[in-house]
Amino acid sequence: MTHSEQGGIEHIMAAQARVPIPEDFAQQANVSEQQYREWYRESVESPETFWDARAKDFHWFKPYEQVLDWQPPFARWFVGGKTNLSYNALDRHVAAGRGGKRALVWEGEGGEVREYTYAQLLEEVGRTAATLTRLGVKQGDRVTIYLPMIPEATFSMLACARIGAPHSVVFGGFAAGAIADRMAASGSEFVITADGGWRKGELVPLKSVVDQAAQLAEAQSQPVRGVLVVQHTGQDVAMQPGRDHWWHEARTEETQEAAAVGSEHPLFLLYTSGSTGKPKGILHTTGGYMVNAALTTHAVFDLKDSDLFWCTADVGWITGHSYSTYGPLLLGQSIFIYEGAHNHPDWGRFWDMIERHRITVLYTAPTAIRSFMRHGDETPAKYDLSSLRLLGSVGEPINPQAWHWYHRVIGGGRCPVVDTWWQTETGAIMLTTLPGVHAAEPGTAGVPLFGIDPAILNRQGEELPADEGGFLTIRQPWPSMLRTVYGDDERFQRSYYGEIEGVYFAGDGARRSADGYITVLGRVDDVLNVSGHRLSTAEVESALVAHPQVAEAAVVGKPDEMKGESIFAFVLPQEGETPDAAELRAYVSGQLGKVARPDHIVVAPALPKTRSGKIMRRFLRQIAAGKTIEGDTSTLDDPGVLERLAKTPVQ
Ligand code: 6R9
Repeated sequence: MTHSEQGGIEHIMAAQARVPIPEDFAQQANVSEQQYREWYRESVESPETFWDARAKDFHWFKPYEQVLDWQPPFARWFVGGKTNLSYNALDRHVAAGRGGKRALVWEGEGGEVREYTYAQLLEEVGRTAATLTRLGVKQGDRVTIYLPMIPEATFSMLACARIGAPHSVVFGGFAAGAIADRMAASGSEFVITADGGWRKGELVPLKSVVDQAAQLAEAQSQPVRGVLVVQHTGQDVAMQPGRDHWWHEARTEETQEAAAVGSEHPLFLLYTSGSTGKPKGILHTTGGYMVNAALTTHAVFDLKDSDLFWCTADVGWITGHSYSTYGPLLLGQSIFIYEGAHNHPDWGRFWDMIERHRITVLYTAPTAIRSFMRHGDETPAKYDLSSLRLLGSVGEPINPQAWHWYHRVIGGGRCPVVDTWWQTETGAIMLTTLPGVHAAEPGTAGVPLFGIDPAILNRQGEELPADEGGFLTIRQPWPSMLRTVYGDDERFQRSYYGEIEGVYFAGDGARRSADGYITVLGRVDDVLNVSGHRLSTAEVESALVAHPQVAEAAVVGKPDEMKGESIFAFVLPQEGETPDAAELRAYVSGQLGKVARPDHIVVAPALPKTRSGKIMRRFLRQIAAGKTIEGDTSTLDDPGVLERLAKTPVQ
């Protein structure tokens, strides 16, 4: 065979690096190779026919008249249809005689276990919906959820969906200021929270944080009418009469039916970091999100009645929406959720739960995998992980070393590993390998899922040849795509459809191999990915600049073996001040939450700026990474700054 027949030596090498799918897995997979091929072709050639067929699996109170109405960049899916996501995730299964099937298994950090069948979950959600209604929540009202990973989080999300009151879940690690900003931005008057949560054996305050947030929200003219409080830890909290209600006291006996809402009725808002300014309220609506959350769960996680699926993501993130909650429940399958730290009481906690609950499919983040890997093979080896049959990764690129460790040590070499690329904005998985179809290439997400039409483009919008890095874009609309940035169509258009003419621009760089595998190279904008959490450099900078001793700040990511990226802050003090690094960390923590705390701080004599005053983060990234400065420094106002900066101690 000649060199060219083989498609080039790199291609052979890449193909060899791929890990074939296990034959026995392929035999039983929900999606076969032939089905992927046929469905994929149909989904991009005649999307309306394809999605119409998928939507037929669900209950519609009123059938839709049109599958897609695409007025770029605004899409409406299943137009004219009425449905309800909570109905489709609960009532539909119970009505089909599957009420006795296990829906949810929860374990608390202290070891307490609670289980709910579909019939029980329906009852809980129906009662929660009635309770919220009694407190004054109406269709269309935004409800803020600030809860730990407890069953009430699941009940609350589904209850909001049942009423048609879009939820806005705020991750429990965010501080009061972040909650208040999100409440004000979304005009949310109601909050569901708990007295507190558990983390590494310690009590985490939640209700007291909500109290502060409510004050801050009111200072931004955002009234707070009702706070529903789950009694979870039993810690002392202050209750404000008239506003605050204990969940167990307010809970009604009666249940509430699912409201028939329009297919484009807002299902939830989820605030995420963009490259500038305040977090964006990503808006997802009902019908399209429902259909694609379910389809991707079915295809990627291969769920069957015998499975117990554990997606370790907190409901504060999109993964916790689509795969810890909605996707698997829409399929009528069983989910496992856990409240607590992954290393409490020790590094065996995950494996112990997998053994005890016989979890079959595990979906987690590279940052967690790397931290387990660092603690050695001996810990997982002590547990029986033979129930596992499929593993998934999400949140950031997974380095091949961690991929192989996950595959070998956790998956016993027998489980396929899927590396799923997607975003808060995309609502559902976009790129992956399917476990019964595609060989996996460690470090490379894989191929597009149904209806996803990716292209690797340059700035001018020209498609790049194979293996060349460029901007990851999506050409056609897909059902679970964000509909807008809440209250700001202009920002939606500018951020996602303004960068490159006519296509959705994800903010990531990527390259595609000759045979179609896409490797995501990471963000090309000022968005940091710290342990799989999205943060914008601008957000951390504004928090630092708010400190009275700080005049200016520039934040960059520093490659980090464990976290993917760590936060590196260059801080220019106010004249005559010497800010203390520990205090600055605590200050940012207090403003934004622990996730945003800078790992490294340099109190800088000056910042490298162009003559027009723009901070050159490119050079700061090199300094942070401990590299020698490369590139043209002549545009700098004072090139000597770089040398002085490199010599300044890192705190
Ligand atoms: C689902 C989720 C989105 C950003 C995304 C990208 C990074 C996520 C990835 C990945 C490489 C993967 N990302 N999964 N990068 N390979 N498998 O994480 O949503 O929090 O919005 O983050 O995360 O940079 O743009 P979100």
